Amino acid sequence: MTERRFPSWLFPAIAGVAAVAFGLGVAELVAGLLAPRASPVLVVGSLLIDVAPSWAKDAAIALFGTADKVALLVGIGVVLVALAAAAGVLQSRRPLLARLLIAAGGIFGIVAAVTRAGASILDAVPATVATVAATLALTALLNRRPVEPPPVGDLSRRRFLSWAGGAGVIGALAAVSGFALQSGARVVTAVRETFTLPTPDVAAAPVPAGAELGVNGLTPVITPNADFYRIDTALQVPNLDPATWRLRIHGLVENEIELTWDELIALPLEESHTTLMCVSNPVGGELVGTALWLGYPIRELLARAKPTSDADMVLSRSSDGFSASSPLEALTDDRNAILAIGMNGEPLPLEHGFPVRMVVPGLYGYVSATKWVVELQITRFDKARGYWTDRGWSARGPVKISSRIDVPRGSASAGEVVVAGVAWHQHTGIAGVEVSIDDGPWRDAELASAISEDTWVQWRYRWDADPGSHVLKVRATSVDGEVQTAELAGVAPDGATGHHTVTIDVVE
Ligand SMILES: Nc1nc2c(c(=O)[nH]1)N[C@H]1C(S)=C(S)[C@@H](COP(=O)(O)O)O[C@H]1N2
Ligand SMILES: [Mo]
Repeated sequence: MTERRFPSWLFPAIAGVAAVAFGLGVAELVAGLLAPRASPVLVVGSLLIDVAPSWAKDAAIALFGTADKVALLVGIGVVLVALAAAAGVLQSRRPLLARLLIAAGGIFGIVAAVTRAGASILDAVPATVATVAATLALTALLNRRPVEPPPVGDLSRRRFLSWAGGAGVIGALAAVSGFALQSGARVVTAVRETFTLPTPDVAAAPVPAGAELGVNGLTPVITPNADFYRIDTALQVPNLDPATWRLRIHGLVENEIELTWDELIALPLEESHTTLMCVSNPVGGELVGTALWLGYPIRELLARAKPTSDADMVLSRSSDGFSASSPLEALTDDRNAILAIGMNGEPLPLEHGFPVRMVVPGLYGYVSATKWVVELQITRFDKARGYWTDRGWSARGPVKISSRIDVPRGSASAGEVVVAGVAWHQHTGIAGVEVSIDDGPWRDAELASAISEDTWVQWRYRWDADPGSHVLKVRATSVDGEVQTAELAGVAPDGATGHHTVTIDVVE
């Protein structure tokens, strides 16, 4: 005797739906933990909105009104359930096709995540996790498929259904926690998008007309935010709501200060161009960029706090536990050391420190450029250490004079070749750049107009190139007469030195 027979597609279809629910749920949790703006369901929804023709959008709004987004999500849900059931049935008959179907869904999700504005490679992780988890769960569930039709008294159906139900419940719980974790990031993103930067009290001097030499392939003088290098220890970008942001200034001071966001943005803000650079930038490297920053001079806040005479360091701390040890002097002298809220005319991007970070001309980022800054502790170098100092890097990190060749790269045609690049020595300024060909004498390059001593400057050299392989080197001289050393040093503990050297194949 046997029990009633169910259609052969039923259990595989249930397995498909449960496996996809499991995979997507886990992926939403991973998104919440790692990449809060890469929820697979939401990025696919956003992509569909972006690619939908306008008649479809109009029709959706006419049909669903303000519930159009809910309707879209319900629609995505229905399609997902259908595809998941299809994948389950396929897996039981043509496993390769089922894998392809799930992989295609996964690739769609990955593309949707990484083509979003401001996306990073980490945003590919949730959809990848969804694909792998759904594939594994489907195989595991189908291995537990009941015998059909089962002999009387056989429990394999019940066992299968509890496995499938369990996978679905785990998926749902993971999705709920994932969405909760993502919502913090969504709130802060929305706050940032609706915030308009205050008008500066002191505008930056305009970029001089001659700052940009107009050479193809040469680094632009101002680095767009999307191209600005990003370095930090934050696996998850902190979500700081300006409404609850506070900066506490304390330690060796006469007056402790607590500053709110509203107080900060009401202060007279100043614009300045500053080149920011990472100590981990190798000779010729790309971990350097220049932006127009908007912020408030830290020296003004310190003047109110009144550091005591024994203080010589400011340990700035971020909300996520990073800290930087800046010499007190660099924050109290006349340079543009600021608490920045704006970058190239926009509120700071989240990954560059929203809502507030420090920018200090002349110091490497690891000892000065604290993002998501919430605390300035006035202290002493013999009493406290910054995050990277504890890991073997130098306690003080003044930038070293540097220069880089951007063009040509690899090869060039014989005749006049424009060699060009950038050079920088923030807060000192560049007085000259020289180029040497095949270890020949140093020859002066032409310098573009610098924005200020706090920024890099473009340079250009016209080279009459003969066919063959040639070695080009560059070195800079600073305004105070320092000539960039040829001595090679690695990035640790306080910044690389040496001349950037490139080999060019000149062809007829
Ligand atoms: N909170 C926080 N701020 C930080 C860091 C960090 O790890 N955490 N890294 C610093 C380092 S080493 C550099 S080089 C700069 C880089 O700033 P950017 O990512 O905006 O280019 O940020 C600095 N500020
Ligand atoms: Mo850095």
